[in-house]
Amino acid sequence: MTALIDYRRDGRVALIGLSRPPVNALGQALRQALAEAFEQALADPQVQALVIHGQGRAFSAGADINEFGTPAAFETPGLASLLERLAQSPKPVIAAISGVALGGGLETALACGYRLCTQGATLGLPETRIGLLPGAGGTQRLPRLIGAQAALDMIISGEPVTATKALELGLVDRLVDNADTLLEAAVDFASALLETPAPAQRPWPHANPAQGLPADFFSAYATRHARRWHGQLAPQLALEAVRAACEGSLAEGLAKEQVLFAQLESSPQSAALRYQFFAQREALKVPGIDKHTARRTVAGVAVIGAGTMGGGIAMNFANAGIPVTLLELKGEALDRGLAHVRQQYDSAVKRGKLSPRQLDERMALITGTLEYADIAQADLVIEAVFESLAIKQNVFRTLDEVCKPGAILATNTSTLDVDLIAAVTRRPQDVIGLHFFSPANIMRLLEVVRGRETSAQVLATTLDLARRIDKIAVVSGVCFGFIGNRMLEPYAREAHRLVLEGATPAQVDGVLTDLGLAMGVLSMYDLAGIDVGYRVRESRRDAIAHDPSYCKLADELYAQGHHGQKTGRGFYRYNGRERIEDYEVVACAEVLANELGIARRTVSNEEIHDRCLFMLINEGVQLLDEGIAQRGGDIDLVWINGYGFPAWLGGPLYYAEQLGLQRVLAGIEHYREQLGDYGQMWFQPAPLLQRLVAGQHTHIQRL
Ligand code: 3H9
Repeated sequence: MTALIDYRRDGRVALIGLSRPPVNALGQALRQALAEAFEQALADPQVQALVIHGQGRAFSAGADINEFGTPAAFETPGLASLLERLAQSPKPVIAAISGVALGGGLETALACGYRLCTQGATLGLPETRIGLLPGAGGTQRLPRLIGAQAALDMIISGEPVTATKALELGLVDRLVDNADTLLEAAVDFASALLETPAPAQRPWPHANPAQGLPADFFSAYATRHARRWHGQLAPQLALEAVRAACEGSLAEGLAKEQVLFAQLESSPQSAALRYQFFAQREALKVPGIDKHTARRTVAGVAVIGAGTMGGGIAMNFANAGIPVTLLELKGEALDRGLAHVRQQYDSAVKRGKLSPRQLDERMALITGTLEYADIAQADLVIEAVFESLAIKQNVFRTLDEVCKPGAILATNTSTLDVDLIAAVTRRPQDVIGLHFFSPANIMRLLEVVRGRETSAQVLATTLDLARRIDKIAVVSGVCFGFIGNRMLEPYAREAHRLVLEGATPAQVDGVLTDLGLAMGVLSMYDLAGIDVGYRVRESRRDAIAHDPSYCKLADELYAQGHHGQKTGRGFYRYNGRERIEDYEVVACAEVLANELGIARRTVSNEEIHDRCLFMLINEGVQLLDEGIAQRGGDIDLVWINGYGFPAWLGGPLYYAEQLGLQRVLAGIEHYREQLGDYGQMWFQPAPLLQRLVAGQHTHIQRL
């Protein structure tokens, strides 16, 4: 037997251990080895029952994602046919699950006649998250086991369930305390089955999975989710596959699933999402840091500033069970901040996302204070005060005085120079940028800004911490706006300028949301606050003063007190959250264009797309060239998780590769000529983009 399987016999029971670290991904070689082990057990007259288990930290994380898009994905034995063979076993097969059983891993367990799992196990079908559907029987066997509705929820959300929930759903037959006793329990379970004797496969508890559901169940489900699924293929085809489970035989359903799976496997959307999966893991590989780099202990955190941002940041730590002290200067502001945090938790309780007990536990982890002395022992302090260099430097001078040696001092600045903040302390090696995105308790992106002197230890510690608080961390170097906001600048600049040239805000935003962005950029400015954008421009007037049209309309809105959603008016009017086009804004744009000598014209959607997107891409390529971002994948992660760029397009740089780098460069050069002085001013192709195109490279990489 190959080393990929640990095969043993315990009396009448064959123990088949998947043994492919780190997560027993079911690549071709492991599938082959499993098939051989299975046949060996069937052929052995002494074996009367089989137990399949995973060695190491997983039962199995499913199919090997690396194989998709290559012939290896379907090389024999294909997972679907292997599991079909398993499901036909004349001897009972028991899945003994510890760690994770995900995707094809859970499908393997579903093909077995019986399932046990440890208390700490998680089980799920996350395939739609990488643009696929469960393609090894999951869409057919799960509904027959737990009913169509529960199965559909699991498959569409991709959310794994706990062992307790799995038992409740009927997904597993029994829970076992821990991995140490799992195999013993599985062998006992098998022996009991043989005594009964029990059948190798039991009849499906939900032979008719849609029984009891309304006739329009599937169409109503699709309608309910239409907005969320906008543009995405996987959830729609997954729904179709589950519907097939309700309308025909198992064999017919399995055949249908195969066809739908193949369609998704070869789709550009899945390729983009798989790229994202690996980019997220790559992002944690940072030069100068590895598993040997010493980490500091972070057992207590302090946050300076109890505004919306500070409160949101504090919640992340409380959610992860880490005590956090929230510091404000004035009692009223502190009370308001703490009340806001409680309100957020209250609303989570109302939505059933949190129990009242959890609310109490989390609030108990958050302590308010007005005294810097109370944060002296914090292991990590995160400053989240007003976005002004002078104010932040003052905070850091104080932190340098009061914080214990070895404390990590972080700034949540979104644009400012982290090195200038670090420079006011006597410990710049302990200073780092931790740029949370608003709302900080919800958005998963965390830009980790490595200052010139930030130590490897501090960086490694914060990356580990990001994982503890469930953030997607991306490391950026120091520059104005880091990766995200620096790229936002030219992208938003074009959106603003296009309105002066003749597009309406709704047209600009519509082009972006049609592409799949969660929100148009002008709506985003209304949400973030027109005043916030104004203040950022104020801090860098020297860099933009040469363009008199630069965000001129937004400056005017600011002057009129139209600060966006919070004042009911900005680029749009608001009725609550409802956005309404504002013809006064269009009239204002006309007046400004006239004053600035900009000829108004009909702007095509294609021009909006190309100018906004190509400038966004161009800046990303430039960041890569400057070494601010380490790789294209990091940039794509930032834009998907921080700015609502559609994941199924892979991120701006991946999207550029799909469009063709030549096309992007040609577009930039075109507008450089066509837009006269304005074009000359801003449409400067990134030298790396020029080099890539000149070298006929199709992928974005540093040269
Ligand atoms: C599927 O099953 C399709 C079937 O329905 C039909 C087939 C016909 N493949 O995340 P980590 C690697 S689709 C290949 O850092 P954690 C990962 O890249 C699959 N590699 O650890 C990393 O490598 P490296 C459905 C995989 O503890 C290393 O393992 N399944 C796979 O934070 C450690 O991973 C999924 O979508 C894989 N399937 O989290 C599950 N999984 O060290 C995807 C992991 O070189 N996986 N790797 O960077 C996960 O969700 C998490 O990795 C897991 C572990 C929770 C398992």
